[in-house]
Amino acid sequence: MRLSRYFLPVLKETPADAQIASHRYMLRAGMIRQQAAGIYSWLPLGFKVLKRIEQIVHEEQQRAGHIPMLMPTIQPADLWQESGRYDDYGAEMLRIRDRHDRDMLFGPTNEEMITDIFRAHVSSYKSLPLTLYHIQWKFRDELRPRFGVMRGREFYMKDGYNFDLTEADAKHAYNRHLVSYLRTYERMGLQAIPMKAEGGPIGGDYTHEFLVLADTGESGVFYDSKVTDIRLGDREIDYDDVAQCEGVLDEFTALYARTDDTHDAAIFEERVPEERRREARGIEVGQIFYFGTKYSEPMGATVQGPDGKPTPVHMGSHGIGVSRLAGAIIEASHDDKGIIWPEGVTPFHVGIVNMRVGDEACDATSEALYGTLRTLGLDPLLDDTDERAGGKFATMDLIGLPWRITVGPRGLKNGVVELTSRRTGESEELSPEATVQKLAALYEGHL
Ligand code: 5CA
Repeated sequence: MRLSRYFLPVLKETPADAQIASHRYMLRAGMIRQQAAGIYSWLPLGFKVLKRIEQIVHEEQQRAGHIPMLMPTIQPADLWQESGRYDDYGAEMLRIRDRHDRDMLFGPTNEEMITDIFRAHVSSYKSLPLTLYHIQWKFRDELRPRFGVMRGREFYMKDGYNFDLTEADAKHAYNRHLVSYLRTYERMGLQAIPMKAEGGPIGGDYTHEFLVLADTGESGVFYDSKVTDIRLGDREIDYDDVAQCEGVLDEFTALYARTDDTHDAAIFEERVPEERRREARGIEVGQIFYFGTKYSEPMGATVQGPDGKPTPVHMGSHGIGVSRLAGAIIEASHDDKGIIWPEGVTPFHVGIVNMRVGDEACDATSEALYGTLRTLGLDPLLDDTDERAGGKFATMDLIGLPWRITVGPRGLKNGVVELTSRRTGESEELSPEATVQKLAALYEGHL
């Protein structure tokens, strides 16, 4: 993309009502625009990040064997009356009436709808195990929407639902989700710690939340500091391997890590040596639930078991806050100049700053770099505007691309351009060819 043709409405001033860094930077970098409390447009730069996050979620879900689909945002109320949640959900549910006076709602989650689809089409245990998921907009009329996309009213969520014959099979589905979530967050440059949590309106008491540690997080957390040393890394996972998935769950949940809903001071003190006890704040970027037959029983989602008898299926649901993640990643990775995108989710892979637009050598080298990088499958942003150098650098720092190539007349006299890391601020002078090679190597595995 050429910046001269792009739509990047950056703001010079810090928006007064934005209290945390991610909200400020998303507004200043022209990523989002608020349309009503907790409701945002995703401007082109923000939209690109959202899509990169979504893509990683899709890839990791499908790697785990889960099947993508799409359900609507608007749901009929009668499904929710069947499960008994229509009244329970209260004021958070946005209720709508259509022209025929039918009660509808903007879905806050999809347990009922997916259970309805399942009961209509699946009747035998031979179709199990089955995990279906979608990534769709949700609406929850939050009491206090705040912090930009972190706590929106309209937000983008991945929600997946497993259907299994037995509790043991459903536990494996739960473990599989836990592993795939760890991989998903790590690909985004995040450490998200699974913590014992509460079921809330979704239900069940077997549930973990995934928390990214951040001072601005909305959840209070208590944990053993040793838990932050564990990484999934690039170990091979066979998602059908029951023991392996359970082993990962055990490894990641053996040490004390709980949200304030489930925190127990006595157990904390008994199990965690004093020097490792941490009390902090975190951003909840996902939650997994096993709730057995809570929906399948009242809604009649049964399958014929091996013994020929109808049995209600065991279910769980598993959510990732896709739009919230855009904010969470910025909270975890920024400095006083702006955002610092991890390579996995950056909206553009590299910024090319042409220091002297109109200079023959600068224009030719910038264009050549732009073309070659694109041929290699990279997505560069070329600043071909005639703004002064200081402004160009400030914009690049604000929008946070991990790498910047500076093309200036002085360097070109010696046949070099400058490659700068946004994270460390370190620069090196390289030939344009070596620059391309280095970037291709840096992004290997991220394309
Ligand atoms: N049905 C289950 C799992 S699919 C469910 O709805 N779980 S949830 O309520 O925990 O939501 C899943 C994730 O969505 C949360 O972990 C959080 O990351 C994100 N989320 C929830 N509410 C909001 C909100 N108001 N704004 C942005 N993200 C949200």
